[in-house]
Amino acid sequence: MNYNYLLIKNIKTRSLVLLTLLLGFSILSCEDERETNTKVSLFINELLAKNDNCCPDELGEYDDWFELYNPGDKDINIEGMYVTDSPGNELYKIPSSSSNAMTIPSKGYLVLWCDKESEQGANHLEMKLKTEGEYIFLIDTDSVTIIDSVSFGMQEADISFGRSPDGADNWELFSVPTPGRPNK
Ligand SMILES: [Ca+2]
Ligand SMILES: [Ca+2]
Repeated sequence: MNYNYLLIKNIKTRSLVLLTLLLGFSILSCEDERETNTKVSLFINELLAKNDNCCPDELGEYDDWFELYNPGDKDINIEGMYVTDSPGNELYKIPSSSSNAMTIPSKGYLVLWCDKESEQGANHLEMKLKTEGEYIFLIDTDSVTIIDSVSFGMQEADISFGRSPDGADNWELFSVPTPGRPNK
């Protein structure tokens, strides 16, 4: 066999392998970039800061709560994200859960109880909502990126404050709160 032919063939094969690797790498790089540049889309969708008789938690306790809504096409797990009433204050890290209880399905909802009773489950936060109003921030796992925030004024008992419709900029008072269900 011709030595030159073998050499050329070898170079061609190597070039092809190199090109494939480069292409693959650049595609992976694009994927990585897209992952890091895409902000998680979740809404603080509804809240009840004074729960007298509205809706009890799993233990029958009438605690404050707020609801998250996932408008996207993918399920989102919120373990490791943070909540706070001010990014300058201490951030509360949402703990891990043994089940998939902290995963919000696509177009789904998750109620987070603000009862300072984290021993009752990962969906029970070490914070309360002030009846006279305050802020809520949901912050990504990097502890910096604000996913969503809301400010609310003085609240009345058993009347929730929420986006209408789900995920909209418009906020309304609801005499019939809908924790874990569409706002209406
Ligand atoms: Ca509770
Ligand atoms: Ca709702």
